[in-house]
Amino acid sequence: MASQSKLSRRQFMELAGAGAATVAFGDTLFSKLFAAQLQPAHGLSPTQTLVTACGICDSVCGMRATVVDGVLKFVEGLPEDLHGNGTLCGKGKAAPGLVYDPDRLKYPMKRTNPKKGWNEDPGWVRITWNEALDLVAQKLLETIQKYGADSVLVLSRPSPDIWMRFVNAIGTPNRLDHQDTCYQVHKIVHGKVFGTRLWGHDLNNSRYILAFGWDMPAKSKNVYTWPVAEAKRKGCKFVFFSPYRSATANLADEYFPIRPGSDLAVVLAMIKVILEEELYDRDFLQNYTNFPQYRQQILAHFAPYTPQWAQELSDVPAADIVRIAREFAATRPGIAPSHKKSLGANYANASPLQHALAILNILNGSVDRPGGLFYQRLPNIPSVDAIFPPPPYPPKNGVYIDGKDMHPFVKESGQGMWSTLADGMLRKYPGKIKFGITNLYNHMSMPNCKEAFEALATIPFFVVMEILPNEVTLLADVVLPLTTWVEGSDLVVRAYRGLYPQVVVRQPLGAAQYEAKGLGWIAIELGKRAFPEYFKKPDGSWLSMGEILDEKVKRAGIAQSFAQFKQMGIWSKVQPFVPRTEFPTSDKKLHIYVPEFADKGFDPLPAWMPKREEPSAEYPFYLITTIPAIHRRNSTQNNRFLHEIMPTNYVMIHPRTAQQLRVAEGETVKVKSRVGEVRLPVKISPQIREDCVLIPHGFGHQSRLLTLAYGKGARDGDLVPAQTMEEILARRDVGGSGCIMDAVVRVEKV
Ligand SMILES: Nc1nc2c(c(=O)[nH]1)N[C@H]1C(S)=C(S)[C@@H](COP(=O)(O)OP(=O)(O)OC[C@H]3O[C@@H](n4cnc5c(=O)[nH]c(N)nc54)[C@H](O)[C@@H]3O)O[C@H]1N2
Ligand SMILES: Nc1nc2c(c(=O)[nH]1)N[C@H]1C(S)=C(S)[C@@H](COP(=O)(O)OP(=O)(O)OC[C@H]3O[C@@H](n4cnc5c(=O)[nH]c(N)nc54)[C@H](O)[C@@H]3O)O[C@H]1N2
Ligand code: SF4
Ligand SMILES: [Mo]
Repeated sequence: MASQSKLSRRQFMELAGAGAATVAFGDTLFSKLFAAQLQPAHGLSPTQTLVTACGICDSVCGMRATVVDGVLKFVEGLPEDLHGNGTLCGKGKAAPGLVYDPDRLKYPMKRTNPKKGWNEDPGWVRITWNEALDLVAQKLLETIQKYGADSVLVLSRPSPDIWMRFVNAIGTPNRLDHQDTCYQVHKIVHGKVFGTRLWGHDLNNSRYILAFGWDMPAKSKNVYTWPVAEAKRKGCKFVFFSPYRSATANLADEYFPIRPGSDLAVVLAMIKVILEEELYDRDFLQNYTNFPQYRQQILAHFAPYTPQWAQELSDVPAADIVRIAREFAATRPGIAPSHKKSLGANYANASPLQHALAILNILNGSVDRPGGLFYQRLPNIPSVDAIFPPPPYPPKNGVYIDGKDMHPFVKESGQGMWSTLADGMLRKYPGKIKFGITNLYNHMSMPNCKEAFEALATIPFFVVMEILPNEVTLLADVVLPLTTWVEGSDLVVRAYRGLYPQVVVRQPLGAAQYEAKGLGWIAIELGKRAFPEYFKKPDGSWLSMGEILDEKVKRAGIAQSFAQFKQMGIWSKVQPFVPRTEFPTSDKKLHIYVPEFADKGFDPLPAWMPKREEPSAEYPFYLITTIPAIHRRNSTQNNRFLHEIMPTNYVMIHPRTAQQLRVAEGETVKVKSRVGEVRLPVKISPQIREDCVLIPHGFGHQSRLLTLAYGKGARDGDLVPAQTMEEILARRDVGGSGCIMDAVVRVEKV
């Protein structure tokens, strides 16, 4: 990206000014704060090259950064890195656009306007960190004492581990994260089939890649994209199924525009073919799986799923289903990749689909074999609780606001549900939540975003830890400005391609902007005030992030200190890949048949289940959504570089659909579902099936404080219904899929 190196201080100043001018909340202190001049970053010598790990997406590619006079100028890939393989995608390269975003939250602030809503000026006033931390700790303790720990809602990822110590010390059962909209199904289904979620993909040694909606190259996800290219160079065949002909389809040898939500039928039919024709890896099944034990049940279970039946549901010709099943089984090693939401959270039938895909990989005999799925060889980095053991945590009792206690496997997974949260907060237990704290989450990731926002607006005291003033920040009673990954320190493990243990350092590429602080620091400072016994060492001194990082690198055998690791940049323990002969399940075998599912009343083998919503006269189109290559979810739309490349979204329809609806390219239309409506310009393209409409995710920001992103495009999530735990249990959904794409819509001329 050529323009980033030209980002001068003068331009930053202009941007800061322009940003302030367009803030629509009048001449409040709030707007003045946002007009504040950027502070020059400081503290580093003239030109430095520093190693760090990208923090935009979970590929966390290793990067080398050029910093001049304390200002980040340029980033490039780190050659030794197993993930990025020396490359960065556009989002990683746009790092300066995040760290120097003039709209960033700059100081702790507290609300003065009790009314909450998109268009309400929160009336924030600047306070000191001490005031903010004292206030938050005092309100938290008051809430626990008066209403019980279950009145506290924590919306947060489970990291860093020192932050989880703070959350565990609260004792609330209501820590939720986004995982039912992403990888909870993987965690639960893979957990029982493979013994853990299996995210290692040795794609570059595969000879056959059979991908259902696995759209990673079109996401420009480096860790997956270059191995596909390399495999193809070596003659690997790549078959891709998706209702939208994305960039991934361009890499494929064969592409099938499958009907949304029907992949399960095709995979079940392929399994039937492979089983009945005995095309599977006989030795592998015999030695490493529970196939011998459950052979009869397994064969009987798949028998009804004929390719002809699957063709009718999916529009994939039966002859191709049979041919591809035979080819896949005959070409080893083969892989049927799957990454998180890619059909792991989109539809009501995500759980049986993930189970069926796991079986397809097992039948090929390529689990933990070169060219297949593999168990990541991870470094042994101790947790903060292992290094500095805490006193016992309080039990997590009381009301589960998302209803996860009703679902045995969701409860066991320790995650939580976005898709049932609003039901709990607005209908089942209104008024229960008295204190909320969130970090780096936005209602735009939740289904039925409008309702999700309404639910969050009911929290009487809401603390928002954020980098950018997104929509959820507008609800904040206290704002705590967070540092970006560009300004943070950490040990970043190569997980997706962990063929051997490898860790890249994350270190500040310049001083933290303004008064932003890291989540680890905030956890300790809040901990000192609210739960001091958990944040003291045996000698009575306080825990510190510096000491925690030092101990981690030392005990993992990486370096003598974190400072030394910063000099090293990357640490690898190269070792040969020794295929496993035992697996981390209860009996050390891979579980095609999952007895624990049967024990709890769920299907032990993947059975056909339709998606939640099918087209009707009222809503004749499938809604499908896609994540653009050049954006991260809903967090990068305000990055000036990425905004320049893709400032807004659209609704894509097929040319014949456009003709039928009598709409022209660029014309604004209404897209309606049973829960919401959006307006977007039409993009006409044969890349999409005639019965589908496609909306790229991440746009439709309503926070006026995001100068570039505000008002651009519309939210796909406004069209997607949320759900209840009763609905999830009624369909016997073992993984509790968030159904984040499961909607049907109609399109109307405006
Ligand atoms: N650039 C970028 N990359 C990312 C991310 C990001 O934010 N930005 N986020 C990362 C994260 S957290 C995740 S979970 C992944 C998600 O990655 P994906 O799940 O791949 O994301 P989507 O683009 O939402 O969905 C992929 C494609 O599935 C297709 N699809 C929809 N319905 C069906 C169906 O029924 N069958 C089939 N076969 N295909 C269907 C759609 O055409 C869509 O293009 O991406 C990761 N990579
Ligand atoms: N409608 C719809 N909903 C979805 C999806 C979808 O495709 N469509 N995808 C689902 C999936 S797979 C996932 S993983 C979730 C993701 O859901 P989220 O994690 O909520 O989404 P993000 O956009 O990654 O991050 C949310 C907020 O983090 C803040 N942020 C800004 N910069 C950064 C940064 O550099 N790092 C971090 N960590 N945060 C930053 C931003 O203010 C942003 O609003 O969404 C899910 N929800
Ligand atoms: S794929 Fe791109 S955004 Fe993701 S970690 Fe790598 S460089 Fe960063
Ligand atoms: Mo995700």
